[in-house]
Amino acid sequence: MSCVIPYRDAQHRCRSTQTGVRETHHVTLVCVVVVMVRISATTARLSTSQGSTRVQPRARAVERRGRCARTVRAAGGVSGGEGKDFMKRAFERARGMLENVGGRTGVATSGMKCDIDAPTWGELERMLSELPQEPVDDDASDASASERLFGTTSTPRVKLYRDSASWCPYSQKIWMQLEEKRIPYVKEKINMRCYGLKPESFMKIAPSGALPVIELDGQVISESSVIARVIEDEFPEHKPLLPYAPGSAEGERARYLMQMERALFGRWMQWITSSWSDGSGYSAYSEVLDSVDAELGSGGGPYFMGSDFTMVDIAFAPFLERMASSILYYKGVKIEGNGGRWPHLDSWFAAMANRKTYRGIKSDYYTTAHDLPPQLGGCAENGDNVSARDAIDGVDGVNWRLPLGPLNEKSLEPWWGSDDPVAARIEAARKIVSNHTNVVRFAARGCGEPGKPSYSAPLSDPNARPGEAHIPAVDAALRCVVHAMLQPDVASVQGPAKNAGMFDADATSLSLAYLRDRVGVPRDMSYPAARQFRAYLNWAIERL
Ligand SMILES: N[C@@H](CCC(=O)N[C@@H](CS)C(=O)NCC(=O)O)C(=O)O
Repeated sequence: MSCVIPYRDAQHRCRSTQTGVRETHHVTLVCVVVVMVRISATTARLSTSQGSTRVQPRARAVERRGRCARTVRAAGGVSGGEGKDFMKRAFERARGMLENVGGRTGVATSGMKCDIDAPTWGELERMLSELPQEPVDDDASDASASERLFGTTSTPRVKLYRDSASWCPYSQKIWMQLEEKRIPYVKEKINMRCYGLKPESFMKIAPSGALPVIELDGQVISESSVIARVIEDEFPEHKPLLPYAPGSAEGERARYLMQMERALFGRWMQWITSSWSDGSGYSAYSEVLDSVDAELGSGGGPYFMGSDFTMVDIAFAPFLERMASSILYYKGVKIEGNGGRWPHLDSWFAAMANRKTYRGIKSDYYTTAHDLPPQLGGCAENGDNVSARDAIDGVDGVNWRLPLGPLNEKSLEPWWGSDDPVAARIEAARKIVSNHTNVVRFAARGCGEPGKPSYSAPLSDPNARPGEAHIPAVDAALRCVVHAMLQPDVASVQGPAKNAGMFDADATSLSLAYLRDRVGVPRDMSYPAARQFRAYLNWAIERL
């Protein structure tokens, strides 16, 4: 007997689950074709060391992380002096590490066997269907939605082309603007170059390949600042996000703040991509951040234009979000929740997290820290970042491990709305169950073969092939993880049992780790759900 978690239902009864045959539901949700970049030693989590037959992904990651951090510093990461050359080498080294991983054809294993007892997908689906469903909230943006109609029935005038991995800050702006204004739109997701090939149909309408692009009544418009203006002009009946007369004091203030956003962006770029003059990089950046904080304070907050949410917030959001994660990850400085150092900024982050439009399109620290390097040509660590980096990567032995601590304003990543671990686990379980065939095959790439050609985002490997022989094992392991997430207490679940059974323990472990490291926020699920899922995957990995 095992008991489904009592989700807001103290009376929820226990249900029996049977273990057994894998079902073959072909659910056609978007595949978790995930790409995450893990330059430097982060990549090591996927690696099998040469000739090694037993894989302990986390221990090895820490070991390689230390090695790589030392190499980075030896190459000028802390004391610096080699600028872009250093970054290029760091990036190439990271790719080289992945190629080593990619060099394997099939997984050399120790032959260690495991047994995995789990309900079928059909049973998991039934458990989920018996839980109370949260009503669909039309105000909440959803990265997986292919259209947003906001209650309308006519064909939307707008088609938005945005990046498939939800990495592009410029696409994020337009996405948020459409959501805030509740303008109906359909969406087509296009790869960024570092992730894979762009479809010819897109290149025909947008030869530069740059995202975002919209079609408005069939007319193609590119360049996010132009798109944003056109949207404001063409949809006056929808909530105006810059409702100020040109030349008015408020209009001037909005313009000034937008310029300040670009100044902050410039200082951030300078600092985050530079491996030298770390101190001056920090002072130059924090000088503008101080001004941003002061402006937020003088405007009365919580938003840039006071109590009104406007295009100024939309201009700042994608980059402040990326700054918060990358500066902590690569420089060890917390700009979000830094004990009152930037108090008005904290209030802004908190207010933004309460917007349902933003919550559904906001990324987490892990995703951003790893999607930036291929976009920026590399990010440079300064040596002060090690503990934050390891915590964000979940190799500190705490952050991606059960039992997870509370998620609140004191967390490593503050401000994700309410902290409801049960709801988060249910969300993760639903995402996996509804797309399990694809997710299993995707995870099994971890014990399969790398793709050719590869792409510049080190972990993007759209042509990789799963280890077919191990798919039943990966399938069972994933069912076991989902089942565990649906229990009140993970201790009541028998995880994978080593030294027995029919499955290959190493191949299964590698596959779960491969998946764990590629859960992207918001593309695959929300941060609270991803946090739970990563930790439950680790719970299973630790038993293999
Ligand atoms: N100035 C452009 C910048 C757009 C841009 O840089 N887009 C990036 C993604 S964030 C892009 O499409 N790069 C090509 C690619 O990676 O495929 C805008 O604001 O729209």
